[in-house]
Amino acid sequence: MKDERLQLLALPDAELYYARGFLGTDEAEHFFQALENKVAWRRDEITLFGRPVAVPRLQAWYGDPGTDYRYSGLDLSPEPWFDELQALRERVSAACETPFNSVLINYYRNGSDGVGWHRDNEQSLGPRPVIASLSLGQSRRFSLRHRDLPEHKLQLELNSGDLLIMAGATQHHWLHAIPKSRRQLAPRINLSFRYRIPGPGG
Ligand SMILES: O=C(O)CCC(=O)C(=O)O
Ligand SMILES: [Mn+2]
Repeated sequence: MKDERLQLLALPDAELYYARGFLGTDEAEHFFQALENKVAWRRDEITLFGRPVAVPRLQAWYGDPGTDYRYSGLDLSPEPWFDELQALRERVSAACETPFNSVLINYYRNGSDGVGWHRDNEQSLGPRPVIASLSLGQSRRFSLRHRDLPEHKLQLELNSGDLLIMAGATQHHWLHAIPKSRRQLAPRINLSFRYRIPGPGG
């Protein structure tokens, strides 16, 4: 990783780097406002056991043409990059010396929004994806746990402007989540930049 602010977090079977305050407070606030206003937020539903269930957050998918994102019956065609998003892509790409052609953006409205345990291991991301996750707004807990070694887990408080890179075999061996919280929480935006092998969904 190029940016020396990215610290390696030592975990078995994972390659994680973390830069606290990758964006300064004012800059992070500026991007939060811009994205809150400009992103085409979607309220999606997925089908679970044959029933429609609202996704507990707003989300959006931006990317180069050909980076369609399909999961749980949803088909997210990429929206085109706009200036602030493109600027963030360039900053994050330079920091981790990795190209990204797409970004999944989540908007957690309050503590009732979250994302359950999962891996970002779709085939079209390849076997060892580099996923760069940038957080803006309200601090939220980010939980990680090893699939096979229950004693190995980690909780990070992701603050506005923090950058977390998940690389190597992380998506193979580890699950991650943003747990819901009973506390009164302000909105948070998370951008996870990805390189998706162009082609028909997956
Ligand atoms: O909001 C976050 O920090 C994580 C989001 C996430 O894991 C995802 O969208 O795949
Ligand atoms: Mn994820």
